[in-house]
Amino acid sequence: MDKENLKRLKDLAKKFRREIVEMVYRANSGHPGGSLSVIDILTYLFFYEMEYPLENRDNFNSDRLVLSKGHATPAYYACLSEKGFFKKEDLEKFRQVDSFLQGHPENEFVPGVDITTGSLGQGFPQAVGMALGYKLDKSDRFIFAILGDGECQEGIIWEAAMAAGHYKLDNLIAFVDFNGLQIDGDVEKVMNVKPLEEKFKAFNWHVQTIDGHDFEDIENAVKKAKETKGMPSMIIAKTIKGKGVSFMENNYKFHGKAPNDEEFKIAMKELS
Ligand SMILES: Cc1ncc(C[n+]2csc(CCOP(=O)(O)OP(=O)(O)O)c2C)c(N)n1
Ligand SMILES: [Mg+2]
Repeated sequence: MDKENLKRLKDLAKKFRREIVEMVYRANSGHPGGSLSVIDILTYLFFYEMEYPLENRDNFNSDRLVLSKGHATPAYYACLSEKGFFKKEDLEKFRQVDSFLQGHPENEFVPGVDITTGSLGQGFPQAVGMALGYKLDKSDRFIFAILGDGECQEGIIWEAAMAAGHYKLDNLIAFVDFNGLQIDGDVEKVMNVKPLEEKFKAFNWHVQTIDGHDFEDIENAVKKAKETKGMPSMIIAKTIKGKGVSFMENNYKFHGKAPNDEEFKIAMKELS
């Protein structure tokens, strides 16, 4: 990508990081860690890669995104509001009673959300189903799915992976946001999912490993994924949980916790 686009994406991601921390702080609840780790991937997909129209999202001419790690709504809502699906002011209603912007994304209530997620493991098989549907309909658009590394402990992930390999779903491009942490600490200690590369390869996937905070790395990987025929693509994106806020980085305690007043000030300063 050219320098202008690289700068545009970097600036957007920085603004989204501030919005993520603001949303969680204001609501005094939510998931900052996994939102900050995935925001560069989402920024790239929404603002460089995907054909993602505001209207007629039910037809087969649009790319689709399945945020299987549905708890990363602060990142998701920051992108969707920027796209124009709803107003920036609506972000102030994040996790409020009666608000449409709940802690997990509901497709019935949130414009731009293609599928409800939040129960870990459930989004990915739906992405596989969508990709199969797009194939049957001969659509040339793509389905993107985003999984957490802890989420890969769910059994249904592997059933879905097997189906996608079997049906040769080369219109499915998935990412694992590999930040090494889940709710209780190290994924490796809670229940090791490594080696993910070999596992997905064994399920007939094309697999790449990249730096999930490097836009050019992401671009190259998506390009290669799109060129790969006859198999789905998995991109293992090495990321840092809490990326951009020093005391949240690699700190599982900020998986699902809001910063206090003092921490909020520090975070805003670091993200300015
Ligand atoms: C089926 C299910 N079990 C438990 C939870 C609670 N939960 C939400 S996030 C999370 C940890 C997920 O870890 P990971 O997939 O690595 O996410 P990330 O690090 O990207 O935030 C858990 C256990 C859930 N949402 N769904
Ligand atoms: Mg994780």
